[in-house]
Amino acid sequence: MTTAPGGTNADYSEKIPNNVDLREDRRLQRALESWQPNFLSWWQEMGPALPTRDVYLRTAVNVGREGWAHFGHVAMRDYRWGIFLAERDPGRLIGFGQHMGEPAWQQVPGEYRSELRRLIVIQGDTEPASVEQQRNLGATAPSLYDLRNLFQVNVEEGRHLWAMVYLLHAYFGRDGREEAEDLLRRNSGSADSPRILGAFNEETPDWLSFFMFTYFTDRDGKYQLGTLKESAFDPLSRTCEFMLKEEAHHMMVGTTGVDRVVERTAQLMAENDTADGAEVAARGAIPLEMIQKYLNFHYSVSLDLFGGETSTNVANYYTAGLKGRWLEGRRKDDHKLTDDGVLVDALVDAGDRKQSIGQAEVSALTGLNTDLRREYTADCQSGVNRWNKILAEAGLPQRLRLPHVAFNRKVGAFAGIETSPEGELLSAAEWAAKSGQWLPTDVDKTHVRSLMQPVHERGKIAAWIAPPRNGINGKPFDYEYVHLA
Ligand code: BYC
Repeated sequence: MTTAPGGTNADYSEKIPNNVDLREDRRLQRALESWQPNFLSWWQEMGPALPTRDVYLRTAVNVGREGWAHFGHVAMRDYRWGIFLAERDPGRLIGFGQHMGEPAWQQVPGEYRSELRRLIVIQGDTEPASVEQQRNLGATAPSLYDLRNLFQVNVEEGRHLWAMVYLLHAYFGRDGREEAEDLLRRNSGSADSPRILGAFNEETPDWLSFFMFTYFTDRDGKYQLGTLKESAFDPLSRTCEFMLKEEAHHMMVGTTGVDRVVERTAQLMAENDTADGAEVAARGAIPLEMIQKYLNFHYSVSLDLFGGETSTNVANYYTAGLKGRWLEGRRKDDHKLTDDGVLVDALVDAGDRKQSIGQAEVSALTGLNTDLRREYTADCQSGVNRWNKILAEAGLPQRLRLPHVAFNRKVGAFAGIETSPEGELLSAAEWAAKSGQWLPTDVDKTHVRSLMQPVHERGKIAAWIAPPRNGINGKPFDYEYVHLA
């Protein structure tokens, strides 16, 4: 396939498939081609560990509206990781901040170079981190359908790394190339060179964690990419726009994954007329209390990914035009926010040298991490509502809920305190005594892991999870999504 006018089609005759006319820039092409073997050795060493012959994967072939993906069985090592930017709008204007109304930038302005590089590096760092975290999950997949989805997520996170590496190589010269090397040097959970953000150094040791991760942590990705899509730096905006299309599938994996775990548990509870977690566990499913603890953990570590409740970094990013708000174009204000205030969650003085959780008014600009976090929380609530509907339909009175914003936080206003999931302040001793009721304990993790027996037979599924309602790309559930080696 060759590059179409307008540059929407991917050119697969190239060593690095792309829609950015890479062959026109030999220096850049050579630089990326010299990074490519390092990427492939990283994939070999840190990517999916389960040996497979081939996997039914989608590959991006076009960024346009008229369909963009090709589906087929491919050997993962031959997957064509490429560079795709959404179509360029030549008339695009900056939509917020002090440069509002000026043409979007096609090059990096000198004064914003280091901030832009930092944002791109942080974004880029999360992508390979998640592949590393999920490396061993293939060995315990509950079905071939789930195994295929895991690998799809993995190859696309690999492609998202390519997306950020392209920006670093194309626009940041030598230091960009060094940062690109470092993205392969840092590793999730490594003592010497960990990944940058906390959640990406946590383990994803089982499939409940994987579904919670793809629901809660990938959803942070959706919101962060949504703000970078607004960026005045047009190549960043266009690359994030296309990444968001791929991200939708990752959300689906998380949402329906948790649906199916809840459904199976609810089914067992209803059939056996029991609310006893021990009995549910003995019958080979995951008790609701454990699902709630995993939810509490993944939601709270994902809240940390939004940074502090107040942040001068985010105020500067916004004013400079580097990072906008979620759905910036739909906000009904001046898109500069210099005179506005906002209430953010905060620890406030409650007299008698005591503190309580309340709200504090800050400038709207420094409150922008809170603005994004609130959009995210509302979105997360929709998943919880969905899971509660499954419980209600099974005739059960139990409900899942999101913990309080201050619960289990390590970043921001609540980093130094402990609270219950309801947001009640606790002493260190109270927390130590009670946290096992709210976060997964070793006993919970051992139970969940004990259920993780692989089901690699076509059309079969593990007993702790319900089958999906639909297969992939119109294929049935019992399709041969993966051929193991
Ligand atoms: N862990 O001013 P503050 C995804 C640091 S996920 C460790 O409050 P800011 C994906 C911070 O760097 C999306 N450190 O924060 C999902 C700063 O350090 P310096 C990834 C943290 O800058 C699943 C200091 O604390 N993309 O795509 O306003 C699978 C003060 O911070 C953390 C992005 O995040 C933390 N959690 O906001 C695959 C977008 N939080 O400067 C992929 C790019 C803060 O004092 N990143 N710190 O040394 C950003 O927009 C912002 O940098 C952050 C932080 C939202 C991360």
